[in-house]
This record gives sequence, structure tokens and C-alpha cells, in this order.
Amino acid sequence: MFASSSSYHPGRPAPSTLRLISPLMFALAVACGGGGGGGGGTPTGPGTPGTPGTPGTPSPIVTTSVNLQNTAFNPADIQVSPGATVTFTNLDGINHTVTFDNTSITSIDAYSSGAKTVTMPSATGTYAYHCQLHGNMKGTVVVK
Ligand SMILES: [Cu+2]
Repeated sequence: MFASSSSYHPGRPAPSTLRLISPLMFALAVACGGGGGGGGGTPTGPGTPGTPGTPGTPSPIVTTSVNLQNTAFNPADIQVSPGATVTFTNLDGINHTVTFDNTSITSIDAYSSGAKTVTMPSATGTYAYHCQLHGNMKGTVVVK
């Protein structure tokens, strides 16, 4: 029993199979640039992330104060919290209105001086407003 069992060779992969795989593996390693070489150099760090570029469109200014000056809203495009009270101050001395396209918002009728307020909705969104007396006076309030 001893002699017969030791005389058997366990199965080995055919040499032809190894010959096919090895050149392929070698080719891949070379193609990858031989990254395994390594002289113990310091690894390249992740680097400082670049500063984000300036967006193409200006962001609305976070404020609850808008001036009516030189027949314009300044700043015209603002961002407020839900339910915020926005103060519109007329510095022009001539009549302007602050009229929201969304009629659920209580607009400001014509006034020529002083500050008036508008309460914005609690629902987020972009609410456009304009002056009924001057077609070029437009703005938006972003509730966010
Ligand atoms: Cu106006």
C-alpha cells in the first residue's frame, strides 16, 4: 500500500495553460506602468482642493432689506427664510410699488418714501416682484 500510493502524481495543471497566462499577465503589468517598482518615495498627497469658481449667475443676497433707489430695487434679488419679513425702503421720493406676481403675497401700494414691509410665505420658492409704475424695476425673493 505504501509503495503504490507514493508512486501516484497528484494532478498538475498542464504546462500549456501556464504558458498562455504568464505572457498575458506580464503584458498587463508592463502596460500599467510598472507601479510596483517603488523606491520608497513619499506618496503624492491628495493636494489642496481648488477654490470653487465664480458661478455664472450671481447668487441672491441674503438680506431682508431692499432699497428703492434710482428707479431700481437694490439689491433686486434676495434670499430670505420662510415667513421672513422683508423691508422695502423707498429712497427715491417718487412713487413706486412692490407688487408680487404671486397674489397670495400682500403687495405694497404706491408710496414715495419710507419703509414698508412684506411678509413672505412659508413655502420655499422664488417669488418675483416688480414696480407697477416702472417696467424695468424687477426683482425676486427666494424663500429658502
Ligand atoms: Cu417704480
